Amino acid sequence: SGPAAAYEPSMTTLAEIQVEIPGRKDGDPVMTQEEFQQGTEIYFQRCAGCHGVLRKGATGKPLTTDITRENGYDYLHSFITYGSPAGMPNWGTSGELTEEEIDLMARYILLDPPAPPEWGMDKMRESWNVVVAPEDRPTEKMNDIDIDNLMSVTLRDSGQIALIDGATYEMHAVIDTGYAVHISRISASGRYLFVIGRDALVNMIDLWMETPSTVAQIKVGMEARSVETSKMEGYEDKYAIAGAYWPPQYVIMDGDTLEPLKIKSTRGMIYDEQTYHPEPRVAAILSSHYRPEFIVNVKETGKILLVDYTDLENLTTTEIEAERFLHDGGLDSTHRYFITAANARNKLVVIDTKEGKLTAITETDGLTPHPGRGANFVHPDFGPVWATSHLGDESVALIGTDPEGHADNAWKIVDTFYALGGGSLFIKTHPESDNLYVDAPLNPDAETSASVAVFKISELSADADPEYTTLPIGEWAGIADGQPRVVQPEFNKAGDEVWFSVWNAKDKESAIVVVDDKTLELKEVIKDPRLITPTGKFNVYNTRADVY
Ligand code: DHE
Repeated sequence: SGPAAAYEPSMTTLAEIQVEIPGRKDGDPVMTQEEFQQGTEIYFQRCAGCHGVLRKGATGKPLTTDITRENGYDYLHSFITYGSPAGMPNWGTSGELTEEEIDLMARYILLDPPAPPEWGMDKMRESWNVVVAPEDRPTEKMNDIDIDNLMSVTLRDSGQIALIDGATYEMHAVIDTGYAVHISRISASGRYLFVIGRDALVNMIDLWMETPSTVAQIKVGMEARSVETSKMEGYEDKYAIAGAYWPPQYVIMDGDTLEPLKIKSTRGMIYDEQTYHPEPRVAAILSSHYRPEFIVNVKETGKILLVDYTDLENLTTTEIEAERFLHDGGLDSTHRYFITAANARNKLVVIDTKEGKLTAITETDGLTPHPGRGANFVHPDFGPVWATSHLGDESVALIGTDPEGHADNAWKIVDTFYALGGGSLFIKTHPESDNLYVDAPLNPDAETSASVAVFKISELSADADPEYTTLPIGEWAGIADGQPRVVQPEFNKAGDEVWFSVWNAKDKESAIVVVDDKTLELKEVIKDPRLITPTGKFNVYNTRADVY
C-alpha cells in the first residue's frame, strides 16, 4: 500500500500554499506579504476556476497585469463589486466579499500572479493511500443495497458525498472526500465509485462493503474537476483517470488501488495559433465505449485528446484540433459521438469516438453552452437530437445526432427555444421520459433560480416555440431561511423520478426534491441535517452506462 502516514490533504490546497510577491514593478500598489497571501487565497477560492491560476482567462476574461494595469484600480474595484451580465458575480453587492476584501483584490490583481508548485510522481505517491487492499475487500456484495439505483450526492461545502437509496430515500452512508467535491463517476462493473474534490483528492469507494467506504485515495494535483474509469470491453475497472486544473495534467491510475501509473502534462501549443499556453487545464474526461481510450478535453489549448490505455509505456494519443475553452459534454444516445461545449466560444464540438476524429464544430445560437452531459431524445420533427442549455441566456439548443436516418440535420443546430432565464447549468431527460428539464441556478432572480422549466418532448415542433411548465422546486422544499438555488436534475434508474438539489448556504437548511416524472407532482422532500450544500447527484446506473 501507499505511505499513508505522509498524507496530509489539508497542507496542499491551492489556497494554503505559501507564496511570495513576484517582482513588483514601479507604481504597483503596496501590499504586505500578509495581504498578498490573503489575496492569493481569495483568488484561488473565488476567481481561479473561471480566470485560471495564471489569469490567462477562459470562462472569465484574462486578468494578466498588462490588462489590469490598463484598467486601473477604480475600474477593477467596481467590476468586482457589481459584476457583469456576462457572468462575473457581483461579489460586493451580494455580500460575499467585504469592502476590505474587494479593495484587497483590486490591488492584488494589479500584481503578477504567483505560480503554484508542480505535482509530479513523487508528490502523488506520497499522497497515495490504499486504505483497504484489494485482497482484503469482500469477494461478493455484503449489503442489500440496490447499488444500481443509488444516488451519489455531492455535499459541496462539507467535503463529503451522501449515498442515498433511489427507492427508499434512505441515506446509506455519508463519506468524507476532498474539499468542494465536484463529480462522482462509477466503474464499468458498478462496484467502485470515484469522487474528485476541487483540491484534486480522489476517493475510491467500494459499494460492495457492508457500509460502502473509501478503499483508496490519492491527490493528483492541487486543483481538479474530473475523474473517470475505463469502460471498454476487456478493460472494465482496469484503469482510472483524473484530470487536474493545477498543475495542468492528467494521470492514469490502477483501477483497483489508484496507484499512479502515468502522468501527462497538457502544457503546450494552442491548437490554431500555435503559441505556448502555460496552463491548459483538463476539463471533462469521458470513457469511450468504442475504443480502449479516454477522451480528454484540454480547455485553453482547445484540443481533445484520445488517450489509448492499452499500452501505457508506449502511450499513443490522438490529438484533435477542436476549439478553445472546452468544458463539459456527453455522448449521443448511440454512445458513438462525443458532443462538448467550447463554452466561451459559443460552440459545440462533435467527435466520432469510433473513427477517432473530429466530426463537426457548430456555433450555437445561444451564449455560452453549458450542457453537463447534455440530454438525448427523439424530437418529433428532427429525429434524434442532443440538447444543451446556456449560461449566458435562456436558450436551449438542439443538435441533430443521427447522420444515418436524418443526414440533413446531423450536427447542425436544428432548433433553439427558450426556457426560464440565463444562468442555466444543467439539462436532463431519460429514455423512459417524455420530459426535458432545464434548471437556472445562476439566474440573479431568486424565484427563477429556485425553479425548473419542463418541456414535453412529444409536443415539441419545428413550427412553434414550445410552452413549458414551471416547477417551483424551491418552494416545494419548504425552506424558510436563505435563498436556495435549484440545481442539476438527475433521474433514478427506472427513469420515472427526477431529483433536484435545493442548494442553500452552508449554515442553512438544504434539501433534495424528488418529482414524479409522469405527473410532474412532488413525490418526496429529502431533508437531513447531514445534507449540507447538495449540488451534483449521480445515479450509479445512469452514470456508468452513460444514460442521459
Ligand atoms: Fe462544475 C461538471 C468545471 C463550477 C457542479 N464542472 C464539471 C466538469 C468540469 C467542471 C470540467 C466536467 C467534469 C467531467 O464530466 O469530467 N465547474 C467547473 C468549473 O471550472 C467551474 C465553472 C468553476 C469552478 O471554480 O469550479 C465549475 N460546477 C461548478 C459549480 O459552481 C457547481 C454548480 C457546484 C459545485 O459543486 O461546485 C458545479 N460541475 C458541477 C456538476 C457537474 C460538473 C454537478 C457534473 C454534471 C453531470 O451531470 O455530469
